[in-house]
Amino acid sequence: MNIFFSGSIRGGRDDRDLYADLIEHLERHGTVLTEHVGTENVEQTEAAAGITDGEIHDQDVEWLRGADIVVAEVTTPSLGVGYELGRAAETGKPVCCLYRPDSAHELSAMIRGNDAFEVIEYRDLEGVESRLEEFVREYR
Ligand code: 6IA
Repeated sequence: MNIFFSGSIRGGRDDRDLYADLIEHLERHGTVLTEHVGTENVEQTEAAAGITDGEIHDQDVEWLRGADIVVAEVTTPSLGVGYELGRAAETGKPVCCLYRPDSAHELSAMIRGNDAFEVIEYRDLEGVESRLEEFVREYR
Protein backbone atom coordinates (compact mmCIF):
# COMPACT_ATOMS: atom_id res chain seq x y z
CA MET A 1 0.00 0.00 0.00
CA ASN A 2 1.29 3.45 -0.94
CA ILE A 3 0.64 6.13 1.66
CA PHE A 4 0.93 9.86 0.98
CA PHE A 5 1.69 11.62 4.26
CA SER A 6 1.06 15.35 4.23
CA GLY A 7 2.36 17.80 6.84
CA SER A 8 3.46 21.41 7.08
CA ILE A 9 6.89 22.43 5.77
CA ARG A 10 6.90 26.17 4.96
CA GLY A 11 3.73 26.58 7.05
CA GLY A 12 5.91 25.90 10.12
CA ARG A 13 7.93 22.98 11.46
CA ASP A 14 6.74 22.90 15.11
CA ASP A 15 5.23 19.42 14.65
CA ARG A 16 8.14 17.91 12.72
CA ASP A 17 8.99 15.31 15.42
CA LEU A 18 5.37 14.20 15.53
CA TYR A 19 5.30 13.83 11.71
CA ALA A 20 8.39 11.61 11.95
CA ASP A 21 6.68 9.41 14.58
CA LEU A 22 3.47 9.18 12.52
CA ILE A 23 5.45 8.27 9.39
CA GLU A 24 7.33 5.58 11.33
CA HIS A 25 4.00 4.19 12.51
CA LEU A 26 2.51 4.26 8.99
CA GLU A 27 5.54 2.47 7.56
CA ARG A 28 4.44 -0.67 9.39
CA HIS A 29 1.48 -0.77 7.01
CA GLY A 30 2.95 0.32 3.69
CA THR A 31 5.34 2.60 1.83
CA VAL A 32 5.23 6.24 2.85
CA LEU A 33 5.98 8.14 -0.37
CA THR A 34 6.66 11.44 1.40
CA GLU A 35 9.12 10.53 4.17
CA HIS A 36 10.89 13.90 3.82
CA VAL A 37 7.93 15.63 5.54
CA GLY A 38 9.30 14.26 8.84
CA THR A 39 12.97 14.89 8.04
CA GLU A 40 15.00 17.45 9.93
CA ASN A 41 16.27 20.36 7.78
CA VAL A 42 14.25 19.27 4.72
CA GLU A 43 14.31 22.77 3.28
CA GLN A 44 18.09 23.20 3.58
CA THR A 45 18.69 19.70 2.18
CA GLU A 46 16.47 20.23 -0.82
CA ALA A 47 17.75 23.75 -1.42
CA ALA A 48 21.31 22.40 -1.35
CA ALA A 49 20.29 19.75 -3.88
CA GLY A 50 19.05 22.53 -6.17
CA ILE A 51 15.48 21.25 -6.40
CA THR A 52 13.10 23.89 -7.73
CA ASP A 53 9.60 24.61 -6.46
CA GLY A 54 8.28 23.38 -9.81
CA GLU A 55 10.03 20.04 -9.36
CA ILE A 56 8.72 19.73 -5.78
CA HIS A 57 5.18 20.44 -6.96
CA ASP A 58 5.28 18.02 -9.89
CA GLN A 59 6.88 15.24 -7.87
CA ASP A 60 4.36 15.62 -5.03
CA VAL A 61 1.40 15.60 -7.44
CA GLU A 62 2.79 12.43 -9.04
CA TRP A 63 3.17 10.76 -5.62
CA LEU A 64 -0.36 11.85 -4.77
CA ARG A 65 -1.61 10.16 -7.95
CA GLY A 66 0.19 6.95 -7.01
CA ALA A 67 -1.08 6.88 -3.44
CA ASP A 68 -3.74 4.46 -2.20
CA ILE A 69 -4.56 6.59 0.84
CA VAL A 70 -3.69 10.06 2.12
CA VAL A 71 -2.94 10.85 5.77
CA ALA A 72 -2.46 14.50 6.72
CA GLU A 73 -1.52 16.09 10.03
CA VAL A 74 -3.47 19.32 9.80
CA THR A 75 -2.88 20.99 13.18
CA THR A 76 -0.23 23.40 11.84
CA PRO A 77 -2.01 25.21 9.00
CA SER A 78 -0.16 24.90 5.69
CA LEU A 79 -1.06 26.07 2.20
CA GLY A 80 0.70 23.06 0.70
CA VAL A 81 -1.20 20.59 2.89
CA GLY A 82 -4.51 22.29 2.03
CA TYR A 83 -3.63 22.16 -1.67
CA GLU A 84 -2.74 18.46 -1.48
CA LEU A 85 -5.97 17.69 0.37
CA GLY A 86 -7.99 19.58 -2.24
CA ARG A 87 -6.38 17.60 -5.03
CA ALA A 88 -6.85 14.34 -3.13
CA ALA A 89 -10.53 15.16 -2.66
CA GLU A 90 -10.92 15.54 -6.41
CA THR A 91 -9.58 12.03 -6.98
CA GLY A 92 -11.87 10.46 -4.40
CA LYS A 93 -8.95 8.80 -2.58
CA PRO A 94 -9.48 7.92 1.09
CA VAL A 95 -8.24 10.84 3.21
CA CYS A 96 -7.63 10.89 6.95
CA CYS A 97 -6.89 14.21 8.68
CA LEU A 98 -5.27 14.18 12.11
CA TYR A 99 -6.00 17.23 14.26
CA ARG A 100 -5.09 18.22 17.84
CA PRO A 101 -7.91 20.46 19.15
CA ASP A 102 -5.88 21.71 22.12
CA SER A 103 -3.61 23.60 19.71
CA ALA A 104 -3.76 27.35 19.03
CA HIS A 105 -5.22 26.82 15.55
CA GLU A 106 -8.89 26.15 14.82
CA LEU A 107 -9.34 23.60 12.04
CA SER A 108 -10.43 25.07 8.69
CA ALA A 109 -14.08 24.58 7.73
CA MET A 110 -12.79 23.42 4.34
CA ILE A 111 -11.27 20.40 6.05
CA ARG A 112 -13.76 19.66 8.81
CA GLY A 113 -16.63 20.46 6.47
CA ASN A 114 -15.67 17.86 3.85
CA ASP A 115 -17.72 14.76 4.70
CA ALA A 116 -15.45 12.62 2.53
CA PHE A 117 -12.52 13.27 4.91
CA GLU A 118 -12.19 11.28 8.09
CA VAL A 119 -11.08 13.77 10.75
CA ILE A 120 -9.50 12.20 13.82
CA GLU A 121 -9.06 14.45 16.86
CA TYR A 122 -6.34 13.41 19.29
CA ARG A 123 -3.88 14.64 21.90
CA ASP A 124 -0.73 12.64 21.34
CA LEU A 125 0.79 9.78 19.37
CA GLU A 126 -0.38 7.10 21.82
CA GLY A 127 -3.92 8.41 21.55
CA VAL A 128 -4.03 8.22 17.76
CA GLU A 129 -2.11 5.04 16.87
CA SER A 130 -4.98 2.56 17.12
CA ARG A 131 -7.44 4.85 15.30
CA LEU A 132 -4.97 5.46 12.53
CA GLU A 133 -4.43 1.72 12.27
CA GLU A 134 -8.18 1.18 11.91
CA PHE A 135 -8.29 3.70 9.05
CA VAL A 136 -5.36 2.08 7.24
CA ARG A 137 -6.76 -1.45 7.64
CA GLU A 138 -10.06 -0.36 6.10
CA TYR A 139 -8.30 0.24 2.75
CA ARG A 140 -5.69 -2.52 2.74
O1 6IA B 1 3.16 24.91 2.16
P1 6IA B 1 3.98 23.86 2.84
O2 6IA B 1 5.42 23.92 2.54
O3 6IA B 1 3.75 23.83 4.35
O4 6IA B 1 3.44 22.48 2.24
C1 6IA B 1 3.77 21.22 2.78
C2 6IA B 1 3.34 20.10 1.85
O5 6IA B 1 3.80 20.36 0.53
C3 6IA B 1 3.91 18.75 2.28
O6 6IA B 1 2.85 17.85 2.61
C4 6IA B 1 4.72 18.25 1.08
O7 6IA B 1 4.12 17.12 0.47
C5 6IA B 1 4.74 19.42 0.10
N1 6IA B 1 6.05 20.09 0.08
C6 6IA B 1 6.28 21.37 0.38
N2 6IA B 1 7.60 21.65 0.32
C7 6IA B 1 8.22 20.51 0.00
C8 6IA B 1 9.59 20.15 -0.19
N3 6IA B 1 10.65 20.93 0.03
N4 6IA B 1 9.86 18.90 -0.55
C9 6IA B 1 8.87 18.02 -0.74
N5 6IA B 1 7.56 18.28 -0.53
C10 6IA B 1 7.24 19.52 -0.18
C11 6IA B 1 10.86 22.32 0.25
C12 6IA B 1 12.35 22.63 0.18
C13 6IA B 1 12.72 23.78 -0.74
C14 6IA B 1 13.20 24.98 0.05
C15 6IA B 1 13.77 23.33 -1.74
